[in-house]
Amino acid sequence: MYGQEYVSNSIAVHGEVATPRTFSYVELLTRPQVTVEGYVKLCGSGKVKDVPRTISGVLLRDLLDEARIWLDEHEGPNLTYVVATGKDGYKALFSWHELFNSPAGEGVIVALTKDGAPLGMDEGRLCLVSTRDERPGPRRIRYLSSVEVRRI
Ligand SMILES: Nc1nc2c(c(=O)[nH]1)N[C@H]1C(S)=C(S)[C@@H](COP(=O)(O)O)O[C@H]1N2
Ligand SMILES: [Mo]
Repeated sequence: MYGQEYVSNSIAVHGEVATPRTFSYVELLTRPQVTVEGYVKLCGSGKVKDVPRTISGVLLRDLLDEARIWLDEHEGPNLTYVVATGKDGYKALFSWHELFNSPAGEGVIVALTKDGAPLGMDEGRLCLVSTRDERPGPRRIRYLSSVEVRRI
């Protein structure tokens, strides 16, 4: 487990966006929240890593909408993806269609609370969770600090 130096107090949304923005932890707390019940942390191997939890937080979609992704007509969305990074350098990507054109996107949350309590320092305080993944462990980004929009 990592130390407190990795705890994240803000998320920078940047890259192929019209208005790059940093969202502080406090600002995220004031934004609309969604809640997911029965979230089970499964590692990529299939190993169960925790009991079911209720988690709540802000949809990643909402933050990206506010930063306004550059999208031209036709093929633009197909070529666009998002890279989420934790302060320890751990990364995962999401395609534009996954986030904005599939039910998966309704479950990609910047988690702020677990069972009603703020996330602990060991989870980075800010933690991205893709709750609708069959095995959500790998795309859970503890210490979330950067969300970069890129284009192939
Ligand atoms: N920042 C960061 N997040 C991470 C990882 C990591 O190494 N660094 N490992 C991932 C993997 S593979 C799994 S299965 C889960 C495990 O969650 P836990 O370590 O909080 O129990 O965290 C994920 N999130
Ligand atoms: Mo894992």
